[in-house]
Amino acid sequence: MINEREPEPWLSASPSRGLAFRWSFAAGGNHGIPDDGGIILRALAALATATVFALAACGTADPADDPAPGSATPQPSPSDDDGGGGAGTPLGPAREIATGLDTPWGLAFLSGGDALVAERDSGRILRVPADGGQPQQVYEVPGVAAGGEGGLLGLAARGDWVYAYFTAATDNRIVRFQVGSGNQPEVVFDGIAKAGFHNGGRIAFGPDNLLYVGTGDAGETGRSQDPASPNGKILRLTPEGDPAPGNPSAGSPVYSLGHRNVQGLAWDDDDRLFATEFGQNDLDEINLIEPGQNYGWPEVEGEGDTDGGRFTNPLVTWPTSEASPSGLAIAGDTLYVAALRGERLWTVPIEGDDLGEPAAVLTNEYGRLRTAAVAPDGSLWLTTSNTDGRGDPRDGDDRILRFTTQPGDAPAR
Ligand SMILES: [Ca+2]
Repeated sequence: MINEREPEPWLSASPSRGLAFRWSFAAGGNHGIPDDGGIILRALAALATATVFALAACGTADPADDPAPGSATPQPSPSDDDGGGGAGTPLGPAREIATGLDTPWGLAFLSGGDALVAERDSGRILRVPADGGQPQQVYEVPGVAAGGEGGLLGLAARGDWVYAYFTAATDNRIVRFQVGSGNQPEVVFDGIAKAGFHNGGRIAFGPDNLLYVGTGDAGETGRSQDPASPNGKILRLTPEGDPAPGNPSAGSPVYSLGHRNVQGLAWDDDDRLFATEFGQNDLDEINLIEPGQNYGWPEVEGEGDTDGGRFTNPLVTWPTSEASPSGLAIAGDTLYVAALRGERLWTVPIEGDDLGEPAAVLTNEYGRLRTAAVAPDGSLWLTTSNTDGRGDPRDGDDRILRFTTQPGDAPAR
């Protein structure tokens, strides 16, 4: 779906808020060419046949949000990346916390500072020491039916309970269990349609101690606008999995709708909820989530016609080739967005009621980035996702990395 109000991305790709992305189309190579942009393919029809084949292989027909990088993988322009930790990018040096993980996905911190990490395909949950070290398996979620983008996905911890979102044989569902108890998990919410793609999967407890869930359209875009479907939504549940009191429609778990595939949820110090979302062909999004709002999919991708206020536009958009954003974390006044296909970390400053210009760091340093989370000590943890079948694993992948954030950026919670 092409957003007709946006300029064609290889010319300026300037999304909302005047963000300036530099596309060096004429500079040779494949700079700035999205992997899956149909309009790009048409524009390139006169180029070498091999190039077109390579782009086609990357897939206009590939429903994946972050198809495997191919010849069209864009190269960063120098201005996009200061290598990490530079001026204006509140990120300190990296420290390796854990290595040798198999497609890590969910990450949740325990009260003492250790973390739990979920492996998507194995269904295992491992405990990672706060200061780093060999992760130890503490649980294996029964019934995980990994496949495509599905499997054991998001994790959240609250008190003695650990919550997990996973793809089962028939659906996506959320269970909770107590690590070390040996008990079978308790299903708290199920019936979220599954597919090979667009399973959503991020879960997090908000400042209201309610459980927020990012889901995907699971390949049927009509679900996103269907208030009776849990797909293509952000849900808000009680810890027991019931629709949260005060939701926009009484008795419904739906908190916001019109989403395509949400894999990032985070709150700022003013308790505002932000969410990342994969676009289809053109534009990924960061949205400020307000209860009951409709974020447009599939009518609008990126910023577009609000249909008289019916749809809410994103605050930030990116070309899908530069982002494909999964995890989102907030420390202080900065959003951290982990990009899969973009293979970088986007930092976005909060500027009052708005978001400032994104800046990329770590571009191509660690490969695909899946999850971003702020630890109890205020540090930022990132997971790589190079073993997920779409990456280029290097020695030690996948890994968890820890970064300090600038003094004063430690969140209140
Ligand atoms: Ca949208």
